[in-house]
Amino acid sequence: MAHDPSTPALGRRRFVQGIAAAGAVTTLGAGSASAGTSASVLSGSDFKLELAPMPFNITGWTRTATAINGQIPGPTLRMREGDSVTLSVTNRLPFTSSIHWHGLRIPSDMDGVPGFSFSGIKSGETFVYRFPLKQSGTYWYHAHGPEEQTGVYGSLVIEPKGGFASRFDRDYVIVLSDWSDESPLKIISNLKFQSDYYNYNRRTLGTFIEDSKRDGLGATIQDRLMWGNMRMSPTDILDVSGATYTYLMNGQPPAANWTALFRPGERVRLRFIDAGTMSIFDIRIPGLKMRVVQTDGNDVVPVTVDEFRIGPGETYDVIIEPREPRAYTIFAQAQDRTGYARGTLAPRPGMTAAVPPMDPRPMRTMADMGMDHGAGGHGGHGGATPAVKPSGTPPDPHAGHAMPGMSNGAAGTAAPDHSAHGAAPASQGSLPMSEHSTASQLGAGSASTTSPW
Ligand SMILES: [Cu+2]
Repeated sequence: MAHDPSTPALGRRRFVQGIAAAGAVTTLGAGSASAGTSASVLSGSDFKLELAPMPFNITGWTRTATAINGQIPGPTLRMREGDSVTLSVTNRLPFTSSIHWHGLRIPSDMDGVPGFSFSGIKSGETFVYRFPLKQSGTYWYHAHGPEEQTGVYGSLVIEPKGGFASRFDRDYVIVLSDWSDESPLKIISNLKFQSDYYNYNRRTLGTFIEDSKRDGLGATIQDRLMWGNMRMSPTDILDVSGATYTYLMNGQPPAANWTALFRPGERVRLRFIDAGTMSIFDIRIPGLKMRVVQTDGNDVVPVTVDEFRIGPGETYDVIIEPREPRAYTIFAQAQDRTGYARGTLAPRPGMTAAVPPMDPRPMRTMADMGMDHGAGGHGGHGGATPAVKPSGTPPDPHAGHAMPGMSNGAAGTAAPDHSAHGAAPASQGSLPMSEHSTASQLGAGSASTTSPW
């Protein structure tokens, strides 16, 4: 019954892509989450979470995932600013694990990152976290080991004491993540063996000939030598790609079509959380503008956009106002365009809208690598696509023209607190790198590469 783990990733990926909607939905069994609105919600000030193995089948192959309360993602935890909360976490996984509360300003011994002032929760044990909530906003929680990738993550919403800064009628959490049938440790070892293991878009003799025709032979050789000297590749956008990942929206693959309901004319708040291990997403809802009202838990001066980019560990809250009684696709394509997560906003369950084709794959330039300081200063830091696109920009949404950045600082809010992740209050960059650092530290261009992990 067990699938041969040596089967090349590409083979499985083809299978995934070939699995039509019906197939994937059936595979999910009851698929209860997809039929309704959001993942299960726990609210109040006392929470019980249990980490345990769970069979999980996204691609047609059953794998053992690590779930919280039998769900992936774990339940949405809704709390109130000013409350003191108790979270009892029982570890039924066969190894030490823990939950880290991402972005919360809490005492270091409650932070849940093993190896600082906390040694983790041993198999079979329960740890009770207790802390006061001194902030509000959209956050998330996750394990701080490989089991995060296999399902130990969930959303956390703290309602503000003084009421919401923006008015809205409905409230949905949208957790984006990246599932692989390969184990996280296998992915790491593949990357150590070959850093572009999952990059099926490498340049070839064919592209060399094309580039030579366009740019001339000398320039093309020069270009290849520069990349070669850096041991890097311009097609190196994300280290792990859709070759092994299936991108999930609230735990559902694209074909399962997670759906959120609305009535025309309502204001709907969508709390996007990038709980992916490695994946940066570009998010849009064709036919709707999105008003960004909060990032990483901090209210911002609202900015209306057609699209925004989210990196691992980040959260963006947007408000949309769908007026027509039709379906809209929530489209979250991976930055390297090797796959996407997808869901639907609709007045009734079962409706769908067109799923747009993915945009062309970006290519990095020497400026992106910081090698071309003469041209445009820090323009390269944004990668190939601007982080936030104000609405009303020209039709080519990926032209890479300069955008007003939407950093937390520019929006006039306090920078997120970095002490949340470790024991000591540390200045940025001096912390040991966690899994979240990888992609954004490469300058991959998320809107707030300064965000905490
Ligand atoms: Cu985190």
